[in-house]
Amino acid sequence: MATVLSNHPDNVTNEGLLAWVDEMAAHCKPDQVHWCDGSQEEYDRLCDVMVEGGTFIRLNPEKRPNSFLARSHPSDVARVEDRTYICSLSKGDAGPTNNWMAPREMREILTPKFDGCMEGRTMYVIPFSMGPVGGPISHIGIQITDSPYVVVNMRIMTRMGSKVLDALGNGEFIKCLHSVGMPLADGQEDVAWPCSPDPKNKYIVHFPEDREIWSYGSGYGGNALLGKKCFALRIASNLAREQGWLAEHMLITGVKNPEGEKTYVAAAFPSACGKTNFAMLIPPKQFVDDGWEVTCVGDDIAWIKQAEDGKIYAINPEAGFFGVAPGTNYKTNPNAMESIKENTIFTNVALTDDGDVWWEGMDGDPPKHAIDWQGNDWTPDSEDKAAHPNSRFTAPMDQCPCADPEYDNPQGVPISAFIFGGRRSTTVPLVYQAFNWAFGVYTAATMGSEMTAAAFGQVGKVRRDPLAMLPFIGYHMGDYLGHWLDFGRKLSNPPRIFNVNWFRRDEEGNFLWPGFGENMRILKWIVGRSKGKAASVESPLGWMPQYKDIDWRGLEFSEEQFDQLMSMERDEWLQEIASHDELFFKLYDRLPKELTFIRELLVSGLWRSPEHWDMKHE
Ligand code: TSX
Ligand code: MN
Repeated sequence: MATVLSNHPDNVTNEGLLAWVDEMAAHCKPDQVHWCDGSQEEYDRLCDVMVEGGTFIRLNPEKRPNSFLARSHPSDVARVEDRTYICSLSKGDAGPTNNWMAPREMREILTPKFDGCMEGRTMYVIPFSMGPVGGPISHIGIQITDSPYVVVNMRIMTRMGSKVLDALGNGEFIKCLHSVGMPLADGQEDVAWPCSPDPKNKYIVHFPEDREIWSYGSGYGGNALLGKKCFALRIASNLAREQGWLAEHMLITGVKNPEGEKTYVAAAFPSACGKTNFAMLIPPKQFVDDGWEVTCVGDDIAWIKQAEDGKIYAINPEAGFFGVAPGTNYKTNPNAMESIKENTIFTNVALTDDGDVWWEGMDGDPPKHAIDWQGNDWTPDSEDKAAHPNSRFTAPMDQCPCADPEYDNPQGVPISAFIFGGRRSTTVPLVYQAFNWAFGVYTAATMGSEMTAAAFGQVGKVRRDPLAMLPFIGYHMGDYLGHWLDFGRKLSNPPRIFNVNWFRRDEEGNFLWPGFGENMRILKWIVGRSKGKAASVESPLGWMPQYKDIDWRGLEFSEEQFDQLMSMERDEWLQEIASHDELFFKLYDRLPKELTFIRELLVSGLWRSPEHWDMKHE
């Protein structure tokens, strides 16, 4: 084995870890190995190195202290779902919604690719904890990577460094191997954003039985920060199923009423529904004046476990936000804007002439001139966008003004309600509560969103995205829905399940609901229902608030408007339910029977109700 320069700390005793790092160093052949300690000095030094190498641009310290801009290669701007694989032993276990390859076959493809892939580079060893270090719901991973960009992002997004090695001791960890796939042989010069530009030469691979992640060829976001989607969702969903807990694509938010009583809810929305905005919602003035408070535990992922007291508790396994920049402004999300004032990494946004950042949908007028995400001159007359639509900010959670005091609590926060939703311009009412857990799982399983960008198919068509987990379940989706049914069945007082739709429109295409902070009015009803306090009426779909059950102070919103938002047309709903079959037939061999029968119950309920159902039907 070739000896490579390594700073490996003396206190590492974990034989499995030492052997794996040695083996990977011998195989990937980096110039040196750097074990990350997670210190500020290390972070600052890596940022400086990236500024020198052209990967980072230091932003104006007066405007955006300690912050940087990175521009990715134009081929490396998003997760690559068609290059993402679940390599379980059996193809059936990956299911029809995942790409699959036999583990041995995949290892035969990837092993030669990793051979020498880090030549001319440093191999970083990143010990990280998903969740507070040492916590009962937390898990440890070790990421090996040749990307310093990944190291600094991981330091924001996870708990990272020496303290994690101490907590690991001789315990188990998830092996996360990553390379940008661009070795620098014979002193070849580096580029600002190394990656494998050929889309067919990118691989995001999960071995659920071996609990390993191998990622090759991309340096971007969810492809490269392996703690996030790869570990915290795809691998963790496998752990969760085996061990009886939940790893979900959910925000967690706390709601405090004027009496000081705190209720936590977890919510899942597909992309482009404003998940981060909802996680950091600012209630309307009247609510704030009364003493209502909304606080953020997390904006993307929740790990949820039953505790000794029988209740279920959730942690946010992450320590930062990796949020979409475009559309973020002081109107849509003031708390996010405050969170990214300093110590933030921006990727693929525009650079202004005064050394700050800009993106489409930021407050105020567009700059007269900027440098776009590809490094070209940009003016408001340019045809191209200044910021890439998937451009991001990476910011530490503790910079969020509404961070929940318990966000770092290793025990997690008790969850009283689950909220699901999608972007639907017709058919789906503003809010309803499922009759019970199984009906709630049906609602969650069949949730969908109208596509807003051509990236996922035909614009306007509903894409089914069960629990917003379509690209993130690390096994068969039918088994996953079964696991959800099982999880609720063993709880004596399961969280209540709600469905919301902020995006219903009238015939002219106007949004019927003001959304954003006004969603607090619906959240208040949801929290009230979960605590057995708010009133409701039975509809064919579930329990619904009447006009009088919603707190309307400070908003002019008529009963007629509300009725329009809450109404249901039988024909529309029969069509809707019929379209659920597309998903159900896909999962047929492993679809839990309950869901088929609930579908029938919903259809019979609709037939026994008026053709046009609204709050005045009684
Ligand atoms: O994030 C959104 N939320 C949730 C906020 C807590 N968005 C933005 C979605 C894109 C990512 C919304 N857009 C919401 C919403 O509740 N609702 C809408 C639709 C909408 C847009 C604009 C207006 C009203 C509704 N009104 C005016 O712009 C004046
Ligand atoms: Mn997400």
